[in-house]
Amino acid sequence: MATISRMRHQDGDVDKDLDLPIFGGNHIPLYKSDILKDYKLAVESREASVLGRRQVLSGKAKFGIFGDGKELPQLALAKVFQKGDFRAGYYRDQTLMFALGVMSIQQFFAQLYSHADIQAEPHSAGRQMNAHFATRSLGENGHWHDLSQQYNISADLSPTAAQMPRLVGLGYASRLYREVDELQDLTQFSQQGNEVAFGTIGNASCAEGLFWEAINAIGVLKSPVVLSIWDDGYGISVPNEFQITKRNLSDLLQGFQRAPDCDEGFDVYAVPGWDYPALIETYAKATKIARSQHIPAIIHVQELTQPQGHSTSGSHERYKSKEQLEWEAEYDCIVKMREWLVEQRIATEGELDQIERNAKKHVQHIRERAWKAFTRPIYQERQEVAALIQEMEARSAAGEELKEIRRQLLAKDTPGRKEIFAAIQQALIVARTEDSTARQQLIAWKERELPLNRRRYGSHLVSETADSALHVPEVKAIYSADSPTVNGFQILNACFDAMLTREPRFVAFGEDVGKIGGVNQAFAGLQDKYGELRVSDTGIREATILGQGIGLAMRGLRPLAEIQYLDYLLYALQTLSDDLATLRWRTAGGQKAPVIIRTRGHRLEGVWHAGSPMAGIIHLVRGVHVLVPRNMVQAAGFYNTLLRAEEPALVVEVLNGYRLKEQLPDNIGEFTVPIGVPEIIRPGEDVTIVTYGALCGIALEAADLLNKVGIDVEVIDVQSLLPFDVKGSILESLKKTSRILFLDEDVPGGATAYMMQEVIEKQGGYWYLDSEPRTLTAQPHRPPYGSDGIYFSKPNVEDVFDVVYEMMNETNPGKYPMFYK
Ligand SMILES: Cc1ncc(C[n+]2csc(CCOP(=O)(O)OP(=O)(O)O)c2C)c(N)n1
Repeated sequence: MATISRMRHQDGDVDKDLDLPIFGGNHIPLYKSDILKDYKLAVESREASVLGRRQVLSGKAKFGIFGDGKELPQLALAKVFQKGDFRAGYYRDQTLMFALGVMSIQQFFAQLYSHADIQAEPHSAGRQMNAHFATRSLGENGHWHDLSQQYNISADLSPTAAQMPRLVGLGYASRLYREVDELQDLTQFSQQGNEVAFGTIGNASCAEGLFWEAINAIGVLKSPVVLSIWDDGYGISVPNEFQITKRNLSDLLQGFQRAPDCDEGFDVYAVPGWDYPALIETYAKATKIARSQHIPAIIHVQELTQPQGHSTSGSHERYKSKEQLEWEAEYDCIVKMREWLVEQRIATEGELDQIERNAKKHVQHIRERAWKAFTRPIYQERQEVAALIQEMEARSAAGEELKEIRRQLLAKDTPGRKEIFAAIQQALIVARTEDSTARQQLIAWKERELPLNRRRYGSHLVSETADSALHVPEVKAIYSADSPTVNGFQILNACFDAMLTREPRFVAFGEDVGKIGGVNQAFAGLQDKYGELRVSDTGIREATILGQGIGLAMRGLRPLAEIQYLDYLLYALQTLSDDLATLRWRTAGGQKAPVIIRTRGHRLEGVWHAGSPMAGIIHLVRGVHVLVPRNMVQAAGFYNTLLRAEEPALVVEVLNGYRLKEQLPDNIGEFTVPIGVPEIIRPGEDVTIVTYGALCGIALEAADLLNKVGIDVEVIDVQSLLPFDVKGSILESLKKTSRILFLDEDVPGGATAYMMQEVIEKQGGYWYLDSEPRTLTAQPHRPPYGSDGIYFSKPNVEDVFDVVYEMMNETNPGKYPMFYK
């Protein structure tokens, strides 16, 4: 590893007056002007951290976390980051953002203040905590930008190591773009797979399972990833001793080091974070190999510091010794760079002092601008409301109270919209019996601004543009006399075959998906036909199978990521919930990852092959469509719909449906099933049963049985839990029957409770009920092994019969007398 003294020795003396390369033996010629620019940027970034912290302590911002102490390695990283490259990282990377020019210092402060305006804060429109970075991959119309022509920062997350699963796919995409012939023309997304995916992570976050799973997957997939570990020795207050076996990550990671001239494994580097030339040399070398040969690298950047402590939540003096703090002051990377600049005679002390003074003034000035820009519209809104309250005062018996409300509203130094809305409510309460024009105007102001604010903070949970799955037109399945009847899995096989032919960006992967075509054979023969990169096996690693999908989808591909069983989706649930489901929302429409997650579940046998934890899932993945087709034709229709849209979705196939016979539509690759539209699978007059998935069959059987006792049941297959019945068609059924049963095999209070709220509360079903609305669910325990275990744990035909009969018995005991108890 290069050190400062070695670099000096290698490169000889520096010509201080001419702008000549300072050292060039390291792949990147560096000019004096570049180096001084770097120093200036490092100092500005540090000043942004210092001022940022002060904003929080003075009450202008709520929380701050900063990149102080990590400036130099990020300047080195910025030198090798090219247009088209991607980053999946975390909150310490502000210097990288400044160096790449993807975030200005004003935007940095705008985010700190939570400026909810996409123009002022394009990374998240004020939705994310400060230092959570994201560039915009999409235009306002939801279409992709030319990703090859921009620096790409995939949107940050707060949970430690949560950026790692996505990194797997971001890197792997380069392999697909380089090696799959059909993708060679897609230059908007890639230039022959020359892009590197850069990861950044803190040392302590490397104790997370996601870190190790992702590293392993990146190595197996031979993806061009360069991962930086920013090691300052702590994770908040907990030192490496309690985080990492043997304390030293690069030592520990040596098992991943590839043998010389071997393409399996990583190059693992260790470099001090205060050694500017060594950092540049390391990044240049690692990235060149990753880019050209697709060999991943881990750069363990050691001996970093955190001058201001972890965040604004507390001070590091509580847990760092005096010696540690002294060491940190001495080895602060900016201090070290300054020493080096003087030692190398690149600049004098006086010149550096001047740079520092200017940088501080500059950042202070920008901060003030950002604050003014943030507060201006809110002050304006406050003025409008204060003026309306003042008008009310004149004609109100509660004039003094209104005056006090106005006074308190105007007294706040840092008003928020929250305070404005609270003041409106208070004013309307005290003047509730009085009618005045001003009062009406205040109500009108609130009615106008409330929806604007809901959108300001809540838009883009799902697509609001032409790529929405809800905009895909329905194409009915066509059957003819020649349409064969086949096994369910063969329907899917034909569908996936057509998708692979139609869409070159479509790739499918998962455990056992490649060679044998999946445990239920829906991909049988397709690897042979389309190659190992388009239909592939993965390791047993659900979180990073999903991450692989997310990363590929963010780079313009159309992945289908298979999770072998619904019960194992829980391994991926954190990534699904935190990353995928929030992506479009947390970037205010700036990024998307249209990954299709395929899995199978509901009743089969055994605790972990028959679960149906649907409410757990749907409540955690708002932002992802959740589809629950009752058979494989419906599933195929959903896949066709999803491939025509660009939104993420989870499709839960019915586990026991692969060997059931279904008729193969003649237009298997073309027909679509609309999202959010239930289907009446049996019309009836007396009771509406609302269900989905495997229970559709049970409900139909029960309906036949109920028919024998004169009860006419309407069975509705919801098909899509998220979104739910977008046209309100279930209400139409309830208007007819006045009785409703929500049925599924989730736990009590699970997805049935969700469906009940949708229909009874949101659609207004309450007004059409003649009987108490009912739910029928599985027992609260897990499904035991064996048919009898399932029978007594999940709703069966007899249970459905009983509940529906009881509803009718209660309505008309004369016509439906109790006969079984
Ligand atoms: C899953 C999860 N657990 C806990 C936290 C709280 N937390 C935030 S940062 C942090 C320490 C991270 O340390 P490290 O990875 O070394 O990064 P650093 O902040 O030191 O750069 C912790 C525990 C979190 N954000 N996510």
